[in-house]
Amino acid sequence: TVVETETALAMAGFGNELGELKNQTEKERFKAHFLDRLKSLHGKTLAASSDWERYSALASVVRDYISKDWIATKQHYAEKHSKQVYYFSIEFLLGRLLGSNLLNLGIKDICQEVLDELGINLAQIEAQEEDAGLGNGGLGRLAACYLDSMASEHIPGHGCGIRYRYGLFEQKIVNGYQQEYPDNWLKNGYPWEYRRPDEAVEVKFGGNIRIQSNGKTEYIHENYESIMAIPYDIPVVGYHNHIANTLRLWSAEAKLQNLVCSGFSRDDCQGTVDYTQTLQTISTILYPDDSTYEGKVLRLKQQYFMVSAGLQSIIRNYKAVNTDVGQLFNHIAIHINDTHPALAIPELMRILMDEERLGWTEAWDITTKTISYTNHTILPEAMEKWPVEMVKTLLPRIFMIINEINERYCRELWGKYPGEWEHIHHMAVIADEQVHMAHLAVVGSHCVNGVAKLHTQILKEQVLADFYHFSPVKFKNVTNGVTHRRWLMLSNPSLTALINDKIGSHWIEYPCDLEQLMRYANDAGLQQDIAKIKFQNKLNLTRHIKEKYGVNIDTNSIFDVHVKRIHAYKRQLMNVLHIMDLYNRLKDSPSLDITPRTFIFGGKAAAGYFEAKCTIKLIHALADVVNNDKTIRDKIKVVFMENYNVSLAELIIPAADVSEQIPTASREACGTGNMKLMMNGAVTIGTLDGANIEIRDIVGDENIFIFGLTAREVLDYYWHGGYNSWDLYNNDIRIKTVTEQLINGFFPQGREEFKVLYDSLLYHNDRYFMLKDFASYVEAQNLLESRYREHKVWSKMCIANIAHSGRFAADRVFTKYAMDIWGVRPDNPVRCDCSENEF
Ligand code: GL9
Repeated sequence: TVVETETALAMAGFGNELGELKNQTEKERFKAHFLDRLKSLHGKTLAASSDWERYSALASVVRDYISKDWIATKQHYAEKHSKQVYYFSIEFLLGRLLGSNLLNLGIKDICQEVLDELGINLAQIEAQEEDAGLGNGGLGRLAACYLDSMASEHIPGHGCGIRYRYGLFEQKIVNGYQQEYPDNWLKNGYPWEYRRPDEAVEVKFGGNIRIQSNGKTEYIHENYESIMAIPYDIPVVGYHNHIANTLRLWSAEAKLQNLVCSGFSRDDCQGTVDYTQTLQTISTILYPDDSTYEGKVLRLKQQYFMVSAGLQSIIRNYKAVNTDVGQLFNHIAIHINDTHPALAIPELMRILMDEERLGWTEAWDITTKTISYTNHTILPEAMEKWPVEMVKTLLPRIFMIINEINERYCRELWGKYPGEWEHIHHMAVIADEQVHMAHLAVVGSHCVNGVAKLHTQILKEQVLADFYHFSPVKFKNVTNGVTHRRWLMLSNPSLTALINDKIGSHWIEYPCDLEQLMRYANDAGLQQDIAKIKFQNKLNLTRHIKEKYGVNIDTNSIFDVHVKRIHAYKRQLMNVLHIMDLYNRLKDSPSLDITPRTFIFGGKAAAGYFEAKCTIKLIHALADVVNNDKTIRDKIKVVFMENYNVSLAELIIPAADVSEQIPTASREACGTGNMKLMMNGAVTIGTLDGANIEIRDIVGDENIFIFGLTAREVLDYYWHGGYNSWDLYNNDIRIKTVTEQLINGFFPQGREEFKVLYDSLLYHNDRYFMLKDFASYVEAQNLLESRYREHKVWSKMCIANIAHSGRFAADRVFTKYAMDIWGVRPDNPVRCDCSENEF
């Protein structure tokens, strides 16, 4: 509103600076500022400026607004002595920030109007911003959603991570194959960050520990290599509340005194240059592995670098205002996002003991009361285990502490399970010459949570069952959530406007109020309006696809969307097999009456993950066959969207009719794409896994298509060594046909190309149960298609999905983390009372 904007402008100091502009409207002031900034930053008039310069000037004006709130927020927290939460994560997948900052600040409309008047298209300017892709997928995006929610929920919650020079690789598709290119996201500078060299800290690697005993034992770290960690702060803006929290990303730089050249010649300096470069590699790249663990020493360095820098700076700031480090847990909560930051446990111990001179018992009490841990996966290949030798060499003091944690823990276990060597070995932090990070994380924190009900149950009953029985109170479930500000308001403004029109805007603050839409589920007017908006969003995507790939797709076809990392357990291959079967049916009976469908895929494969890369090639090969076959008369089309990232997701998700969530049950801890798609009215076809189960529970069986084995069945099969996929091959002609087509020349590229996928299904016994679930998947797809034909029924399903998506808004999740885990009371706690059956 005008008043809000006036206040915001005044708070940002514009009122004083521009006294002469007093009589101008806030819009004119905004305009004047923007044009001034264009001049001062780029020395250009509007007419002469490029889109990028306009973006940069606009971002700079927005920064002014934010900085005022940022300063005030810091003061407010200091005065109130609020407990501060630090969310440690090796990934933050932020995407673009201009749109979301404008939205949260409440100045999006005014900015839009100003740019309209100047003849500038805001969307085009926003598109100038490079995505901050400092994450692989769900886990990193979750961290970004949570930052947005913490700020919006008045929670003093900050992020701590790494400022990777290169984010997740850029994916290019060449001849159907994925190629990886560096993501040089900082090439033009990044307007949202503030470099803070005066708050740098030193992080030490390698060397040895000299133990000195005179009265009290001292551990002196010698001969280490030292690196400077420079913080870059990014303000995180809350929604319409003048809160700005901080995301602090650390960058590695060589230490100044190590940079002295031994002489003046080129050779004399070469060593220094090499040295600098080696040290700085710590924050150069994000590891592109999704749900797999690679025991690379550089990754271990990154992990320690981040937690050591983060903790040192937290303790330094704490001590500036508090004298008693023994009270740390009353003022600070540290949350570790998966095990990647689990070295925070021994590092906090080190600081408390070696620097703050506390004894083990007190230090351990403080550490465990301060730290909490979220587990994000049960995939065995994702479990981090570092070789003892590597940890010992790289982090000698940290290793000593982990060793002591292990010994004390094993002794405690011995007290409870005397003589049960196997059992204790199974739970140890160090076993078989490896440090087991999940065990370290569980032992060193006061709370462990899974990310969906089923996932938490599997943790309790299987993966971490021994730990659960040892300390059951530690375990909690907090089902993930996504921010409805980015994933609905920002990415789907027309749907947002329609909802506001229908039920008012209360839901923006209380997302569960979206349930009020259910009152209109049968309202023909709303059904039509929803369908119109979906069509418009589909049209936007249709145009993008035409422009980018030259493929014509039918906007009236079903947009069936499968976007996420490419991984065997996520079963993009099973989706492909279904499309092949549908194609075969169409070839057999060309008059087959089906609703045209566009199958849309998107996602990156880890560079070294051969099978996943092969799946990308297969999708392209299938697209070649299907899209160019005139005889099927455009009834099906297959599109692969290159370089899937946050911004592309914002284009695709609002256009989806169908949300493919089809992992092998038990493998997907939660999933968050399922929530974003549901929020935009897509109907899920999915297995009973992760949050799909909770989506089913809340929308009801009639508003979702569920198929396939249950987690229990899958786990039973795993337990008994799997099943025999050849039986299905021999008994189901559809399965035989589609699997054979992978290698029989159906795809012109040669018989060897997809052999690895064929083998995985048959010779390696279909570890992800794609053939086992095939028949029920096809059945669910057929049912879905028939439902889609009944427009009213389908629209009602869309409405039901949107209406119930508030349950998965991250804000609600946060009340729970804050109150149940961190001991922080948000200013405005219970944000909604969506029905929820707790574990
Ligand atoms: C993941 C799980 O696989 C997802 O099911 C879950 O929704 C997210 C967030 O909790 O975490 N765990 C994990 O390692 N990844 C996930 O997406 N992978 C990456 O994003 C790297």
